[in-house]
Amino acid sequence: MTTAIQLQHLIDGAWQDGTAGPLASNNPALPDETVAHGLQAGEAEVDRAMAAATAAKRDWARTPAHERGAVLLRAAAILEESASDLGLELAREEGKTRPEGEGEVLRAAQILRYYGNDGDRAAGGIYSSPRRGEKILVTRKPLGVIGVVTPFNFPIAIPAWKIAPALTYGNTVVWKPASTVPLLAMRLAQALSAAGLPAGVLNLLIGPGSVGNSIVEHPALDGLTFTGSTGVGRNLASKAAGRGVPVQAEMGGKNAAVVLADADLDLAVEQVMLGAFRSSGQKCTATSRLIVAEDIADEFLAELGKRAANLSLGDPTAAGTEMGPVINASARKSIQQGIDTALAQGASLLAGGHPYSEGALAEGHFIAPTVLELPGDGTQNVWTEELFGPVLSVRRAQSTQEAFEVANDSEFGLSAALFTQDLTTALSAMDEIDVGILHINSESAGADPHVPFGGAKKSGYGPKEQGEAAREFFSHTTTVYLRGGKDAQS
Ligand code: UN1
Repeated sequence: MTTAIQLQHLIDGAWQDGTAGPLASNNPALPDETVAHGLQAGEAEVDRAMAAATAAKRDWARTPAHERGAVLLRAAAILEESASDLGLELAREEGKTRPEGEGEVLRAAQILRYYGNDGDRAAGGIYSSPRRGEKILVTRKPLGVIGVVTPFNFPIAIPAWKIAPALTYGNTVVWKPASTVPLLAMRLAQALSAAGLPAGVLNLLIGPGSVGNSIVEHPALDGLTFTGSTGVGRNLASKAAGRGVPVQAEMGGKNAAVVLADADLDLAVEQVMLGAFRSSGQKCTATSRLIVAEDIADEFLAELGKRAANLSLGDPTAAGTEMGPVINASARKSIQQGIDTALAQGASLLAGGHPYSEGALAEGHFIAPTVLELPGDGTQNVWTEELFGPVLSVRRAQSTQEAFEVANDSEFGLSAALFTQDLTTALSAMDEIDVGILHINSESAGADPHVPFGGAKKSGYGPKEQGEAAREFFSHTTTVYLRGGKDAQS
């Protein structure tokens, strides 16, 4: 057994122990194994971190963007060098497979590189003026102290895609990661510290949800970025918005894959498998609803059920494992209850569904990859509520129009995948399917740092993330009416 790693918080440039209760992260595949442990941050740490971020904000805002970006580029290199080790730690702490863990670390590095280089891109604009002797300039300034609250499912990539733009556009940060994945949070903060980030610019506080609440309620907060569950997100967003603090919150998804009769069915089945079961379905962009054209439904579902049943589950750090556990015992319980409720509501099982009662899969927090076909018009909870696990519900559609309507039958609108080879259908989907991210002939998950990420409808609140959208959120504009000071006519 590997020794557990000691967790510390980063406040004002110093690594230090917490002063509140004990905290540990466990390996979800082997719950008796502690991955990292330490003491939680409490109210005193929140106050000190907010004070440090406030004290650092003027200097950091005045540091040339190129220098700020250079810190991110050095941190990216550190992550790249240690991607194999960190990927293993990520797999042990979060439960996704080791290749996915390593891929996530490299993705965090890619995000740091993208925003690191953004320091050398345009920082505003110049407009002509309707008056003589005047130009109108639009310059950008940071918001100030940003509260960053991040989920367990991408322990390093989601923090990177919030923290990197916050820092590169000149803000300081107080960050509260999910308490189930503190080690990877510490690793990202260590990389940024080692890269030369000045004291107070990034503060890391590890602790329960109450720490996130205290950050959001703190009077020094100038902006909040959140990714996580709809309930927590709405609560934090309303607290921040109620005090006039700008908020960006990325929350639920109930993402559909639509497979039409003319699709390449081999490609579609492979992509639906990835969308539904990679990371054990624990992505806000995961495919949790499948809509299949009636003409090909029997054939497609038979193949999908077979593949799901044959997925290789086990220790995510072992070679060949295709799916690991879910994050903890309570997630496993609520996902299993969601499956049981669906079965009680008339769903039929095409794969999985039954809890493991013995062996390593019963000891770890494993859920069988589950495919459920639903009768009727989708009133079952499993069709409407996000389970955040490896559970795919299926309905059949008689026409393309009906398939699009069923895809839109959700309060959420984060992402969707459409499988067709017909260009006209693909073009009409762009207008008809109401989502923030539409994949045509690829799985519903995935994101790139240079394009907007976020949902339609109730999936998010406030501006989107990434690319230009991140610059919009993490900085505000000052419109400058500039004249020379001498009479323009002379
Ligand atoms: C991805 O689809 O690769 O919490 C990223 C989530 C999303 C990120 C998804 N915010 O799952």
